[in-house]
Amino acid sequence: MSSPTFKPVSVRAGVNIALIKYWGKAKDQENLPAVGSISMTLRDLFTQTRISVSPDDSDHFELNGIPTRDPRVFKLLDQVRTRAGIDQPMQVVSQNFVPTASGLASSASGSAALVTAAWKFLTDRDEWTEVIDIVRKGSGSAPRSLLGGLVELDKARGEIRQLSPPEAWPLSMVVAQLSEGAKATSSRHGMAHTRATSIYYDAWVQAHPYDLARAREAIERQDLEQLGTVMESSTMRMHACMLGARPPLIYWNARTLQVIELVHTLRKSGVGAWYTMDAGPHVKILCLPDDAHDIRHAIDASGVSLKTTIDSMGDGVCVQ
Ligand code: 2P0
Repeated sequence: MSSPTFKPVSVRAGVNIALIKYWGKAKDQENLPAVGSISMTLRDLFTQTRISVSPDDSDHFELNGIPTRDPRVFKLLDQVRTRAGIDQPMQVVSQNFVPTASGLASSASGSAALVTAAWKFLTDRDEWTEVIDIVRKGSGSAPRSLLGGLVELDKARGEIRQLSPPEAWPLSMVVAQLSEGAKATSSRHGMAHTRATSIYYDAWVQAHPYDLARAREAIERQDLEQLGTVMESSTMRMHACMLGARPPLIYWNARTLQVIELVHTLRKSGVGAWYTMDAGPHVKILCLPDDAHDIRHAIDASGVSLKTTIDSMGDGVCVQ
């Protein structure tokens, strides 16, 4: 079954962190979001995926050195094979340079790297536009990892566009890791539960375009205070929406609030720092590169964070 014409392919995709959040899916669509979103692609947190010819007639998947039978991965490979019209089993070796399934967006970088690598491996084509819908089926936020810098994902057709390349307005993100291990509720389940039971869900969807517009305007003007303020608001509205579900969905832990309080204190002392949290307890702090070290130092001095790192804006998906 193996063919000497297939060359191994290695792809790197950066984690992306939403500034304006996606939470909730459109009804009866193929993982299209109910709301648009804007994110920042990171440089130092990423997934690296290598694909080569399988040694036998089936697919193989190894994640962080451990052979894994993840049906979601094999389904994505099937979809790429169907799109390419090529029936070639693959060997996939993937490394997450980010804690897996802990609310630090490894599924987005993972899906972007996997689908892009499989497409390149089978067809030798670099155009991920041809498989963006398959990337999205792996993770709704994954298309954002295809581009670098600040990226908008449109809700209607799932298209992406770069709002600002990394070099135009370099920003930093201080990542405070506040727990170990995987989250208890997957985003997919959490979104479905929120949509089905939260009394705030409709208000979340209706108010969302305003946050997107404010963020676009802030990016256009390179106004970090406006961007940070609307990011915090979008973050809190998303978590409020989850808290309005029955039973409530809480991704935070006690440390999360301690870091939020610390960010408030930093801001009062004149440091430009704004927080955001996703489907996990970790806090990501948006700031200018010049302030990042002071912010990390303050978090480390508080003793709250298990690990604190500084990241900057990264490029889009890269075939190596
Ligand atoms: C986001 N999150 O915009 C939001 C904010 C988490 C909180 O997208 O079900 O892995 O595959 O579409 O994309 C995380 O969820 O979920 C996410 P699916 P995904 O980044």
